[in-house]
Amino acid sequence: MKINPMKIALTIAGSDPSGGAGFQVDLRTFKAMGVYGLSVPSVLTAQNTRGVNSVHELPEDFFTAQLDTLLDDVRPDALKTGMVYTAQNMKIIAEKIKEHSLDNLVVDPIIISSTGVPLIKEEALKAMKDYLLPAAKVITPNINEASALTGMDIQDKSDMKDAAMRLKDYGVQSVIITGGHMKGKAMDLLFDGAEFMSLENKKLEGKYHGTGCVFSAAIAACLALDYGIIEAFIKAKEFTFDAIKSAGSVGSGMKILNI
Ligand code: PXL
Repeated sequence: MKINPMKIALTIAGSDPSGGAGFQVDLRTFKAMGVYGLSVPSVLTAQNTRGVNSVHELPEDFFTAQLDTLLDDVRPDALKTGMVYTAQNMKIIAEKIKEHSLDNLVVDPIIISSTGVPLIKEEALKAMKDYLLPAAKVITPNINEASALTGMDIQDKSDMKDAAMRLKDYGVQSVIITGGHMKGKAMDLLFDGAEFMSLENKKLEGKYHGTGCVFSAAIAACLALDYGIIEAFIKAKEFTFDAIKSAGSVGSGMKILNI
């Protein structure tokens, strides 16, 4: 029997023991999209579906050892970053991407949890702009993250376009701002440096955990599968919307996407 050539995606993200977000949901997303998943935890959290109770950093040399050991042996076709947390981790990731000439980096610039807990150290926001964003093929901030990165107050589509252009100036190739946190329709906007494209869905009411993780992991999976950015945007949006529509509860807090 012929062996199918396997496409591989790597997630470098925080651990969410509840599995609704973090590298755990990234791996399930990769699998659901037919891509083999690698995972390097960047930070650990103690959390359940009600929220994050504490964050535990990994020693820098161990974080580096995880990447060195893995990348010495396996070459991902695409990779994504989630909760990176420290400035040092951001710098290490950028260095490893250069060292191994990795392509197709998706940066989900995680800043704050859905329940308001900071998921990045204060000084690391600058490192995200200096190291991670310039290495990215796509970044996928939500409205709050795009506001924190640009200092803008984003209220409508025209503000989203302005913010996307500013974010592009950090050296990113494409920007997708997800608008699920805005009032009214759930509109996501892609800017590839030349053109804007928006996709709209009916807004699904309720509190969901991990939507940004799933969306960015789905984009990374699509890039691993050689889709272009527009196709990846359409497929990832559809995948995430379906998973939100059929979300369920595994605990007493937020709903988990059905993947
Ligand atoms: O949903 C953002 C997110 C990503 N990654 C980890 C998280 C969270 C939110 O709590 O804990 C590890």
